[in-house]
Amino acid sequence: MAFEKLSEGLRSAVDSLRKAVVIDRRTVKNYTKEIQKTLLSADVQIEQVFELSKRIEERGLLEKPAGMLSRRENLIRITYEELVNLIGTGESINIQDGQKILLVGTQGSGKTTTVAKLGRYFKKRGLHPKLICADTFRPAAYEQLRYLSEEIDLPFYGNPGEKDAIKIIKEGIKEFKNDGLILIDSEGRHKLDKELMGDINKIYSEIKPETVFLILDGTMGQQAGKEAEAFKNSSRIDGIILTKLDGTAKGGGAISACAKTGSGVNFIGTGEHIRDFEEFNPEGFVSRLIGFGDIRGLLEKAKEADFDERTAERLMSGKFNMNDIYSQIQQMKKMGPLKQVAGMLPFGAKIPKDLLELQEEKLDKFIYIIDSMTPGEREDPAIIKRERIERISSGSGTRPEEVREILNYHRKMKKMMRMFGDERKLKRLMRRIGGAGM
Ligand SMILES: Nc1nc2c(ncn2[C@@H]2O[C@H](COP(=O)(O)OP(=O)(O)O)[C@@H](O)[C@H]2O)c(=O)[nH]1
Ligand SMILES: [Mg+2]
Repeated sequence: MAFEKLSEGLRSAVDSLRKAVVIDRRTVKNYTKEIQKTLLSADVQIEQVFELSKRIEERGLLEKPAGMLSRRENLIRITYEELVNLIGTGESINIQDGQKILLVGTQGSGKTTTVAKLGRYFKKRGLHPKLICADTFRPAAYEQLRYLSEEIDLPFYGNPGEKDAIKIIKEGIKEFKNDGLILIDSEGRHKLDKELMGDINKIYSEIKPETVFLILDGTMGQQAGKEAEAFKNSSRIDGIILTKLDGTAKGGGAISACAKTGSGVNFIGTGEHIRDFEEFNPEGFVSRLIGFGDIRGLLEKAKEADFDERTAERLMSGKFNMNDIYSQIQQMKKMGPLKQVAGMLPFGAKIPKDLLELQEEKLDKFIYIIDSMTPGEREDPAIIKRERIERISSGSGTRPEEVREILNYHRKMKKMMRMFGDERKLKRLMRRIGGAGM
């Protein structure tokens, strides 16, 4: 398994955060220290590590937690965001039949294997990949790709007698009638040098591939970034594919160093077999490292509307009126069904059942009803008696029962708040809103 160490380290840091009694400056410092240690041992560049931990620290201490998150949850969310930021810059590349993809890289980086992996990947997605071997440098290259193409049942073209790579590619394109998605395996020299670059650039200008992928051996760790930089300086690169991430603890370094060059990683190879290959998605990758369930829950919660503190204050002071209900409804509409919301509030269990059943449609009606009230009625709903109910109902196009319903709702909310009795207890609960989850 790739990234086991990195994942373990990050999870253990997050765990220590959960166990901490308070989230103060020291806890945050210790937490970022652990993150640093983990990233450094994954070979992430030291400047990148310090930059990231500084940002986590600053944001963790200064930022107001998003949505209904507690400070510690927010810290984990920030970590997630910063990690995604660290490893992701690649734009998604639009690949279709009728295009040509050229794979470049030094010998042994995994080009030939990756041509086959990409072929399988795009075949599974309904495209029609066709493989061309244009490595005239390595004698066994032709056989290797021919063999792999048979394994995944894809058309293959090569010409072991021909020494001119460009000629072979042109022959292949002709043979395939310029149809389907043409994947071109290019030559690889032992090291990155002028000659290799010259050849690649010749292929590039003659063949005009829509996409050029640079294949890099992930076991290089952060060194992969240097190689990516060197390639980029002498040839066009549209994306990076990192290979052999199964056999290294330095994968994190390789990915983040590539991201730093501005060409993000698009795919990763995680084993010798053709199926050991996946599209690289920074969000998915980081949530897998930290634990999917955790992150998804946090992100959802962060999106949820902030609990209106002013409303809470007013609830406590007993001044709760229709204006508060109005803003409450606006929030509920943002948050989804009240039933779901209730589970997230510390006093959720105490919300009367009929309030939980409020539907979206109802909420809209309530809004119309409140819009039809006079400012005085909104301030003090108790003055709304029969005639006013009639007027409001016809003004808002609703039934009088529905007007009564919202008046009842208001009374119940007020009463519910009184159930807490002790104001200090309620205040404490309110302060902990969002902090109850962990
Ligand atoms: N473990 C592992 N080995 C890989 C991966 N990709 C390629 N290889 C191996 O790396 C070696 C070189 O690969 P090859 O495709 O021939 O590289 P090329 O010289 O760039 O064409 C082969 O032994 C492959 O099986 C990978 O993702 N994981
Ligand atoms: Mg090869």
